[in-house]
Amino acid sequence: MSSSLSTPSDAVTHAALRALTRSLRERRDAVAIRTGEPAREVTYAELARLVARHAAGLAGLGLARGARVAVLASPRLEAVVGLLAHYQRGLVHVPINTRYRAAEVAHILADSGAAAVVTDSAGLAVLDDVARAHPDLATLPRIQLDAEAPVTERDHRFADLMDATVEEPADGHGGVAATAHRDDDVALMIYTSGTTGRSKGVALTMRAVVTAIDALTTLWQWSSADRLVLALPLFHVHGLAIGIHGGLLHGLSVDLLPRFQAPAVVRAIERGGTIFMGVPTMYRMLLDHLEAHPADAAVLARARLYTAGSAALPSADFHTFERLTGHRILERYGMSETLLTLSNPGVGERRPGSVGMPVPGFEIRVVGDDGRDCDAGQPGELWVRGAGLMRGYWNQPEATAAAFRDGWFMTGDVVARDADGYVRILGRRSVDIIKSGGFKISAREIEEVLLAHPKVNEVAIVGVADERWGQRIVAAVVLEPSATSTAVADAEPARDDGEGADQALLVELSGYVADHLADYKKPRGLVVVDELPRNALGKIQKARLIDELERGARTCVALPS
Ligand code: MLC
Ligand code: AMP
Repeated sequence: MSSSLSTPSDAVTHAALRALTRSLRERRDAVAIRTGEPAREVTYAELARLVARHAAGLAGLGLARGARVAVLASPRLEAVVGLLAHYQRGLVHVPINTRYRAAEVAHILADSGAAAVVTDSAGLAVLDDVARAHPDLATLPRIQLDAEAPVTERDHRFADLMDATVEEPADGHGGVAATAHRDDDVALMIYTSGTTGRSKGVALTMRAVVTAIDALTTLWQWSSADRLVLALPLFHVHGLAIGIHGGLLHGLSVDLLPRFQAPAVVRAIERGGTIFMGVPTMYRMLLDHLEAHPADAAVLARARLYTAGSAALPSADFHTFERLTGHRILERYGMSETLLTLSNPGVGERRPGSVGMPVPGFEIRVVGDDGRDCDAGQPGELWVRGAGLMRGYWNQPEATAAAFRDGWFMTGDVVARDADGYVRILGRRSVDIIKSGGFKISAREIEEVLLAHPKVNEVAIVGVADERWGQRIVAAVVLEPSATSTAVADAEPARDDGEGADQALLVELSGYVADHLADYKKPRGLVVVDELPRNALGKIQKARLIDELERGARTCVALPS
C-alpha cells in the first residue's frame, strides 16, 4: 500500500470513531482510567476534556491529517489521552516497542515517515542515540510527557499542548468533529517482525479496530460493570487494540499498570479488577507467584474473566490455574494484521489447547499445500477474511500482495480444526519467526547483527520450545577460524574447558545483540558447530537443528541466569 491511502476525503463519516468514544458520552462519571504512582483516577468526562484539550493543543504543531505520530512511552494516562487526541485530529498513531534500541526505533521513524514523536524520559535517551546516528531524524519534533525531562527547541511539553481554553465540547462526545478519521482511513500502525529482518508497519483502519473489538460485548460479555487490569505493553494489538480500545469502547474502568508484575496484578484484582488479559508467560509468572504466596489464589479467584493470547497457552498451565483459582483461562488468537480473530467463548466450553472459533465478522479457511481446504483434523495454513484485517503493510505493496490470496490473508500459522469447529494452533510455516514471551522475533534480524561480529563466520538463529517463554532463542554458530582459540583464551580461568569457552562466547554474543536490538532478542543458548546442517541445495536445515536441540540430541550452553 502507499501513503496516499491515508489521505482523507471530504466525506467524513467517522462512525467507528464515534463508537469508540461513546463511553465518553455515556459513562461520564465512571472511572475510565486508573493509573500512576500515586494513583490517579480519571472519569470518562475528565478523559473527554483532556482529549479535547490536547487535540486543540496539537493544532499548533502544524501536523497535517494523515501524518504519522510515533509514540515511544511506557503505559500512562497521557499515552491514552494522546492516542485519542491523535484520532481526533486525524493523525496516525504509531506506537513503538519501548524495549527497542536506537537502530530499531530509527527504522520505524524513517519507514513511517513520522512527523513527530511522543516520548518519556526513558524514550528520550534512545531518541538521543537515534539523533546521533541519524542526522536526518535529529530535527524530528518531540512531545515530552515527563514534566522534568530536559527540553530543546524541537521539544514540546505535553502539558503545554493542553489548550486550557477548551471546555468539554457541547456535544459531549470528546470533540469528535470534522477533523477525525474517516472509517477507512489508516488510523493506527503497529510495527511487526517478519521473515525479512526489518519490521513492517501494519496499517489498520479505525473501522477494523472498532469492528474487531466490538465483538467482545457478546463474545466475552464485557460490560461497563467490568474493571480491566491491564499490564500489557501498549505498542501491540493485545494491550492497545483489545485492552485500551476494547476497554474504552465497552465503557470499562481500565486499571493501567506501568508494567507486568505478578504482585501488582494481585493487588489490582484485590481492589476490584474483574478481567485480566495476559500472554502465557504472564500466567506462568502468576503461577510462580502463587507457589510462593498460596493465599493470593483466593484473591485471583475473585475476578470474573482471565484471557490469554499472543502465544500458545500450555495446557498444564491452564489446568494448574484452574485448580488454584477455579478459573478456566479463555484462550484466543490474533495477529497484528488481523486483530482479534479466533476465540473460545465467554459462555460455553473453553477448550485447553484450542483457540476456539472465528470471532463474529471473521471467516477462516484451513488450506493445505495443494491449495485445497483441509478436512477436520488435517493440518493446514490458517487463512483469514473479515472485518479486522489490515489495509496492508505501510509502503510495501509487494509484501502486501504476497500476504493475500483472493482476498484471504495468509497468516503463516499452521492449524487444525476439530470436527466441531474449534481450532488448534500447531505451529508456524516459517521457522524464521520466533515467539518469545508474546513478542514476535525475526531470526534473520538477529542473524544479520551477529554476522557483523568479528568472531562469527556463519550463524543460524532458531527458536527452541521453552516452558516459560514459549520459545527460547538459540544461536548455532560457525566461528571464524581465528576466533576458535581466542574464545578459549578469553574464557574465565576456572572454566577454560570447551563449555566454559562457549559460555563466555555466548555472554559476549548476547551482549553484542543486546547492544543493537531489544533485550528479548538476545540468544539464550549457543551451539558452536563446525558447519551448519544443510540440505542438498545448500539451505540451512533449521527444522533439523530445532528437533535435535529439543530432543537433546545436540546440546547447547545456556546463558547463566
Ligand atoms: C523480557 N525478557 C524476555 C522477554 N521479556 N526474554 C524473552 N522473551 C521475552 N518476551 C527478558 C529480558 O531480556 C531480561 O533478560 C529478563 O527477561 C527480565 O526482563 P524484564 O524487563 O524484567 O522482563 P519482564 O518485565 O518480566 O517481561 C516479561 C513479559 C514481557 C512477559 C512481561 O515479555 C511482556 O510484556 N510480554 C508481552 C508481549 C506482548 O504484549 N505481546 C502481544 C503481541 S500482540 P536479561 O537476560 O537481560 O536479564 C499479538 C497478537 C494478539 O501477539 O492477538 O495477541
Ligand atoms: P503478532 O504479529 O505479534 O501480532 O503475533 C501474531 C502471532 O502470534 C500469530 O501469527 C501466532 O503465531 C501467534 N499467536 C497469537 N495468539 C496465539 C495463540 N493463542 N496460540 C498460539 N499462537 C498465537
